[in-house]
Amino acid sequence: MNNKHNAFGFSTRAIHHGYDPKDHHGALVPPIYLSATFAFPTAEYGAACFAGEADGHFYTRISNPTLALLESRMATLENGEAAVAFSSGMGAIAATFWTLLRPGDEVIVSQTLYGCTFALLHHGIGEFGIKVRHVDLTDLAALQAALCPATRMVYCETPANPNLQLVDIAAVAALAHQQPNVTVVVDNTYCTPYLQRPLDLGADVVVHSATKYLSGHGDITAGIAVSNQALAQRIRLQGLKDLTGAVMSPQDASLLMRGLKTLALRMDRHCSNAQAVAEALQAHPAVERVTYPGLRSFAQYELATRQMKMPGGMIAFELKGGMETGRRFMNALKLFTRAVSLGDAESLAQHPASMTHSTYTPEERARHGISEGLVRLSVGLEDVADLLADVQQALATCNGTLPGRVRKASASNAAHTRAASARA
Ligand code: 3LM
Repeated sequence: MNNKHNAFGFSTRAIHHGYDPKDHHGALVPPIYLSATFAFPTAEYGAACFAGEADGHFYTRISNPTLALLESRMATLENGEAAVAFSSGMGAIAATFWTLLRPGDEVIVSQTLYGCTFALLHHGIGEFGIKVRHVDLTDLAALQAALCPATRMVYCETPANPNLQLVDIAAVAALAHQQPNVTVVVDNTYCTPYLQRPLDLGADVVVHSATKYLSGHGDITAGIAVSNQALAQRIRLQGLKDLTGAVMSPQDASLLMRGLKTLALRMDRHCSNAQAVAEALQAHPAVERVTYPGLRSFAQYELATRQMKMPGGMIAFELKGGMETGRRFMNALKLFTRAVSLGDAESLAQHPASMTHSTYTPEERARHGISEGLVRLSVGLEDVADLLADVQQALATCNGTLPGRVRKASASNAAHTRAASARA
């Protein structure tokens, strides 16, 4: 693989890393190798591939040139040594768990996790003799107390889906690594490596739902795990090849590489749009609470500014009147689409308690910090004035809200609001 682009900046590597058109008939865009299998020049070479003594591609579930290019790009963007591509984020997460955990082991996980990750832990690996311990990872004393000789993994999302709670990756990794044989795994889906690089902060493995910001256009499901060479090889040969078989298709790898080319541009826009929407929500009398890492009211604002380059495109908020008002708000939206998933060009709104986090029981949601009235917004790439106009008109339908009775937020937000009304 051609790695002459290693010294370049983030976007240059996202566009060029590992590829030179002159090696491919001048093709600007890397070709898609659809082939499931690869010819052996001799029987001996085939046997050497299977014995791990030759590194040629021989079957796409194990490796493929298009997947290898994508993997090398993801590895460089996360500052890792190697990456493994999967057919979904859950494929990447399940393969990482199944590779690194065995019956009798313990895994420490943060309080709030994406619904299907929670289900995988409690209805999957938790039922195969692996002990799952939820710990408030913002409390290092609690982590210290939970670590024991059986601990093999510490796993978290930061920011967490859906309540955006952060984990101090450097502090947690330093503490977890005082114990031998503990692997720290971070789900970096909400941030992408453009906003946060967990491996630089001491994590061992980064996992992604590449379905989201990395691909950015809502047209594939995909997952990635990034780590050092040795761990990636274990995840590939056990988690991917033998345990899940959840390999990414080469066509999807091509779409994902197209998405990566604009990742930095898109994230800048997601973040600035989300900041404006969060400020508008915070200023509105119908809103009870807004959680967004870019607001000074965010409980972990200092950690957010230290750990993340920018606050991201996701907002969690609650309306006065809870779930019922939240539903009314969602049903009144005209530009935001009511849909799960996140990180697409289109702005999306969903209700975690009845959708993405319905895998938790109500009691579990209460225990894990997911309130029933929480509404989640994935702020897209549309014109900010149009997004603000949509949010304002939907808020105006909520109980107890007088249209036009908007408290003043910041100067920038007031300007956005004026622009929105001018366009409405
Ligand atoms: C969602 N999330 O709307 P896939 N890790 C995180 C995630 O948010 C997700 C995954 C892993 C959502 C999907 S809910 C039915 C739709 C932080 C997915 C799993 O397997 O690629 O979906 O990734 O929050």
